[in-house]
Amino acid sequence: MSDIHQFEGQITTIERFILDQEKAHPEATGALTHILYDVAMAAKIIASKTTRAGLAEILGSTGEENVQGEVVQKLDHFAERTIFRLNDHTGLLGVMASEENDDVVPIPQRFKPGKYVLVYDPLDGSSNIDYNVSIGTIFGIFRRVTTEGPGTLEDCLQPGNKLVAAGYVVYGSSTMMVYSTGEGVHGFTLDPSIGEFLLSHPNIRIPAKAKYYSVNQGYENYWSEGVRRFTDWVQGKDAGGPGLSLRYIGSLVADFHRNLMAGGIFYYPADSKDPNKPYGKLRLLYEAAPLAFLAANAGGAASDGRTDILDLTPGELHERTPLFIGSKDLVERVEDFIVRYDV
Ligand code: AHM
Ligand code: MG
Repeated sequence: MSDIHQFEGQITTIERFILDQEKAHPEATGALTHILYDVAMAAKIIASKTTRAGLAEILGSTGEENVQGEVVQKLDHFAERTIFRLNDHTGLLGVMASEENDDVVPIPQRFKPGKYVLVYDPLDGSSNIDYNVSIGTIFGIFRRVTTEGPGTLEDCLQPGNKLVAAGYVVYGSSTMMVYSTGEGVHGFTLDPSIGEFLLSHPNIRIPAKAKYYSVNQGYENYWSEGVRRFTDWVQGKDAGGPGLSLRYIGSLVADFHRNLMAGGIFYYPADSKDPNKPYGKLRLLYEAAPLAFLAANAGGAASDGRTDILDLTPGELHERTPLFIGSKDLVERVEDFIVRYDV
């Protein structure tokens, strides 16, 4: 008689996995575990709306502009409120910061402030919502630096090398949450029929051999000499270049996720097309740094062209940075081109 269990893998929920990781640290208070639970719960609630975005009256914009001067989509607003409402009252966070808020997001005075800081982009790539293209949530968790009272701006303005955990959720053909606490990068796929994230991609490592480069090549004319030459090289126009395929969704989380799984580099360089955004488009604190933390923990790297993203301390909450992220050798190579050709 054959053993019917022989070919079956274990089923592990995200809750079980986070708890098991915590058990390896007897000194842990459980606070970080609970914040990760709450983010996973927020992701489930947001996913329940993103999968229905074309159906409900939720589609379309609120007409308001956020602090970046972009029109706020209704779903952005919903995602922002969901993450806030799950985390404001837990006693675990001292302060939060989000793409959707000009200033730090304080913990309401009636709740006890905690010792962690949550930074997030509630719904990145929201201009894609109307076209049924994947969107995502990005988050990072720091320990606060101030020791009492409500958390402050200083608690938020920390470099990525101080992150204790980071992750993203991609709302695509399935919903996946990928996170790291510095001990591997792990991916969970939401089974909508049972409402649980199940471990589907343990110990993600960026493959040694890259497949894709990802950039908005429509802006090529605005790039520096170094970035243009790197792009020629990566396309294989230069002898010795790898000749990679181009894939660009225009949704950071989805682009990063694909390259994390397949190997490659995503970049959004500084460009000269908008004098108000001389440092590219993406935000250091809640977009670039959390993804850089994941890249580093998966054997990859991230750079602003000269410096490791994880070593950059934001001067303000919404500071932008050029971003080159993915396979380590490609990130190092683009740095070489920039140092060589850009003054
Ligand atoms: P958002 O935070 O306003 O959604 O904008 C960020 C998005 C990223 O997801 C994506 O990488 C980038 O904008 C695409 O920009 P572009 O359309 O200029 O290529
Ligand atoms: Mg964003």
